[in-house]
Amino acid sequence: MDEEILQLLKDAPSAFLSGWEISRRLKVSRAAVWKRIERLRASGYEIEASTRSGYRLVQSPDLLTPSEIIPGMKTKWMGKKIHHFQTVDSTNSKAYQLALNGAEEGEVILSESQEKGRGRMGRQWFSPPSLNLYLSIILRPIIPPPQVPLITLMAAVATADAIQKFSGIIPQIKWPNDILLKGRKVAGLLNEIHSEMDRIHFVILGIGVNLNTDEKKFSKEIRSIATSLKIEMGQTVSRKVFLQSLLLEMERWYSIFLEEGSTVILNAWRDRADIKGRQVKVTSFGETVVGTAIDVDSDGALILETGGGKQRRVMAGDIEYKK
Ligand code: BT5
Repeated sequence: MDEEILQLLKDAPSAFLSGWEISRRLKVSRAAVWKRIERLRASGYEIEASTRSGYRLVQSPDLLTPSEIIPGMKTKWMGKKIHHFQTVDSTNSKAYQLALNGAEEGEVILSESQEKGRGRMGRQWFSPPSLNLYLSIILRPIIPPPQVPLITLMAAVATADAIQKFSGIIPQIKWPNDILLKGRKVAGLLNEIHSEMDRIHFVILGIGVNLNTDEKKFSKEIRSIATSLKIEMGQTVSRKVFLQSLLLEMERWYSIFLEEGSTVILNAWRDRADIKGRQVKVTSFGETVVGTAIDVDSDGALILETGGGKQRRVMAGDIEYKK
């Protein structure tokens, strides 16, 4: 009902709406209306109340609820349905469940915080409340399963472009899927797939972007390697506006992928990663390999030259730049 009251107030911008009118339209008591207004105020909405005229919405907080996000959304289909939570274990796990139960392509799962935000290989994603973005997008591409790694590359390109358009700072993609600003990690992606041998049921694109975490608020372990848009831009960032442009970029790049195929995506990724020819140390399943990065192929694998003309293909792992 909070959402319904909000919608009524938003439909009457700068005008007062009487408590009587709201209770009539929603078929609830005046006391129930008052209680809900108090709740909305507690979540940050500034609502003016006058005994004669009723209620008027003065200002909305930077919340990620559907009624805040959807009206300003410029996408055609992505994010037209948003599932918003105060907290979840992981938006990816939530999205997976919803997708198993039939959620459609383009539905987005957002949470203000995550209790068990996940990184790759059992690692954690630091997810403090109400500052950043933690979201998962459900996709149902009709493509052969071996092409899924391209979607992962595509998602990194889209996230990097959204960050660049929003901040004016050029990010760098670090293999496989970190987004860095001035060498520090500002966003990470965790993509998961549910498929059979020859058919994809769905792909979950999980994206975490640090928007408003201050340096001191990062946990000690990641303080020296992480950054946020606020730190780099020197100003607080609207999560709502950033999310709207992220989804627009994601929808744009996803249709480029579906319509134009792998070459465009691979080239866009290469441009933003600038990895060719760099000396790297790769840690993969406990093993360390040093070499020169040659390229990334359409499986998302990193191709390394390890000396004496030998090449190695690394499917998963982490890299460190040597120079
Ligand atoms: C990732 O893993 O970078 C993928 C992160 C994906 C997070 C999103 S949030 C929404 C969705 N739901 C989820 O549960 N997950 C996704 P990886 O490459 O394994 O990096 C993890 C490592 O990054 C950690 O071990 C830390 O060193 C570092 N890290 C953790 N939290 C961070 C943060 N908030 N900012 C920067 N670095 C962080």
